[in-house]
Amino acid sequence: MLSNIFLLKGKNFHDLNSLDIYSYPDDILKNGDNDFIRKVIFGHDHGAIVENYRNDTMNEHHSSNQKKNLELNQFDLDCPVPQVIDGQNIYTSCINSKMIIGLILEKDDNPYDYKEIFQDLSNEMLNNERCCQFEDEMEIENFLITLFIDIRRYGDEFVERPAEISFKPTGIFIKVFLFGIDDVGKTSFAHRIKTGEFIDNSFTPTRKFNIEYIQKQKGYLAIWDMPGQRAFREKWFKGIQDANIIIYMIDVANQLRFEESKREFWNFINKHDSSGIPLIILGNKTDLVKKPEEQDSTLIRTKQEIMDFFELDKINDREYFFFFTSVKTNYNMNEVMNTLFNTI
Ligand SMILES: Nc1nc2c(ncn2[C@@H]2O[C@H](COP(=O)(O)OP(=O)(O)OP(=O)(O)O)[C@@H](O)[C@H]2O)c(=O)[nH]1
Ligand SMILES: [Mg+2]
Repeated sequence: MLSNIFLLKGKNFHDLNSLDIYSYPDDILKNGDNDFIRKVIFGHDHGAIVENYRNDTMNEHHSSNQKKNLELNQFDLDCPVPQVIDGQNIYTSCINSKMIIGLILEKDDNPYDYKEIFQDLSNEMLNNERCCQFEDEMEIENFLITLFIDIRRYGDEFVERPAEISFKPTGIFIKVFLFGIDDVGKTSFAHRIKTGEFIDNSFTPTRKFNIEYIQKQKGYLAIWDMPGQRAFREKWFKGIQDANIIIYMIDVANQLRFEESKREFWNFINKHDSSGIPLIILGNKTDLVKKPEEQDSTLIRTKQEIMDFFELDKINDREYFFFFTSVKTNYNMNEVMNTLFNTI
């Protein structure tokens, strides 16, 4: 589990007095131990940062990659380096050769378990959301806190999670590939099928593959619930391998994002050959559009409109179905499950 996060920032990594040191939640310099920082910097890449700094100042020279990144105002993150310093399990990465960001993990942790999430999240926060330019202390502290919470949550959910298959699956085995843009309700859907429950206003965007194993009467499901945020959509291409059925989810209450959803859907279908694999399209969150008792009669009209908008009639290489659902009120959830089992 992640126990601390820190950031070292300065013009000269040689001169510890000119270095700004931030950490969360504990102060890593609580014992005034500069030696620890020195070892972190040297251990990180055995002096290469210092060399870079010298080149920069002496020749006013930047590598073409750095130059490009400076022009784009982009941050460049090195591959993280694991090291053990004074018995502590440290994982550090360098940003633009100017800052070092580090994780302090518990002794038994394997840093490589954190590699992808460390890189993905840092990258997303630095280059997609543009949440931090490292200009003032508050901004840096917020950055560290957010990164700490997200990585910690990931550790709790995935790294520490025990293997779930404690019983023998019975019936047919079905791999369900569930995808769609962010915030449409995919994780809520998988959770509802697994537990029967709905958690309102949960805000935990999926970062990695969330795989739920569920034994139903008719068979055993592995639902591969994909992350929907833009930074993670490349993962869809890995997640679909060996899928028996595909579910694409749309948020019908957020029609401002229909265009984006349509583009992502067709981009994926055209790029990856999944022909023949049945497809279920879910227009979710109907409860936000109409009251539950009005759902059936009023949504029939919009169903065709939505299918037209998404040009679903162009799907000619497989069986496909469209359902309105509300994971929140459980609307049509049984019908979706029946269709899923009957189609296989
Ligand atoms: N009103 C309503 N809210 C829903 C419904 N389904 C999900 N939500 C809410 O929508 C938000 C996003 O749900 P998630 O299940 O996390 O969405 P996701 O598609 O997994 O998002 P990513 O993991 O980022 O791709 C949460 O606050 C849910 O509580 C629904 O049917 N009705
Ligand atoms: Mg999710």
